Amino acid sequence: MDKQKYLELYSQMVLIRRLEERGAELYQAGKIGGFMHLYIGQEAVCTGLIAARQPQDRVITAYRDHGVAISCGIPANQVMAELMGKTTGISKGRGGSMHMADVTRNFWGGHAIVGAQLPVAAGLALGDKYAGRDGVTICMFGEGATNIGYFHEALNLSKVWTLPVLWVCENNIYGMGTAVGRASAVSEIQQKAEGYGMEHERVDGMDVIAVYEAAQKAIAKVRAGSGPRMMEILTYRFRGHSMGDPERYRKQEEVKKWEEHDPIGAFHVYLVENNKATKKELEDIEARAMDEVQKAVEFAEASPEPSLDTLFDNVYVEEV
Ligand SMILES: Cc1ncc(C[n+]2csc(CCOP(=O)(O)OP(=O)(O)O)c2C)c(N)n1
Repeated sequence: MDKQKYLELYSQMVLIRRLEERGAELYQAGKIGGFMHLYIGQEAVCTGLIAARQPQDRVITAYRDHGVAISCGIPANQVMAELMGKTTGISKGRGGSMHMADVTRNFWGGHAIVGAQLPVAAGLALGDKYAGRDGVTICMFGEGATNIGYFHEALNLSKVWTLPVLWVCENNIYGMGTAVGRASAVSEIQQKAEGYGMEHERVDGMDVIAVYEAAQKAIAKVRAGSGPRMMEILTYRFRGHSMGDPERYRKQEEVKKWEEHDPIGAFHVYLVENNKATKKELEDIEARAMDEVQKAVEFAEASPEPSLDTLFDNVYVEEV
């Protein structure tokens, strides 16, 4: 990997982190409404994974989607404006935190119903296969979603039809307040791929390079026509499930332990120790991210809310 790529990955992770930290403040100040799920701690997953895709590869995920949106190339301005429900947001202020989407960048959205994006991903991949295109659909979901029927139906059909899908489970240990061991019959989620005759691997999601390299290999295999496969990426969310989570289900010592493996901090150490970047270069990246987030907030604040007479736009109900 060349130096430019390393710096790109680092910049992206820092931008996601700073944007969400600011988002949390704005939420508490009442400027962002609805549910908001932060990705803080998981940034290496979307950054490494999506850096490995080609433009024709589709990405689809759940509601924890701000980082994924940035990794798919959506500017911070439009992510922030969407969080604030403004017309300049990537979903025109109609979706909010959980429903960022931009099909022009092959980002097929954040989805709020647990597991609902999996059958959609199978459909996208079926479309590509049917039309003879060589895109791979990258479908991200939490480990909680693997206990839901959608997961099993989608994995099964994807194998039966040899669909070009990479199933990516982000195992952050908790589905809301339920630890994986209390809800899943197997502790290694990757084992579930075996029930559908699929190849699988487990990857350290706190290591952006490990994710990037594993994703490159996996996507190439799927593109070559080997059928669907699954990656289980081990990660951790440093914040609550969503804003306002009292976090009674885990101890703060556990969170602190994981924070010692912060993917951004670990990557910083790696880059400096291996002479891939200087501390000064990384400080400059940090300053640019802060600046970009500040400008995004100003852009969002200055943007209009959707006007009342557009309330029924995009609502597919016929008047009777
Ligand atoms: C069908 C459905 N059931 C329940 C919920 C409520 N719910 C929202 S998030 C969540 C936990 C999902 O956990 P996981 O898939 O591991 O994703 P994570 O939040 O950890 O990213 C639940 C049960 C929902 N949104 N949809």
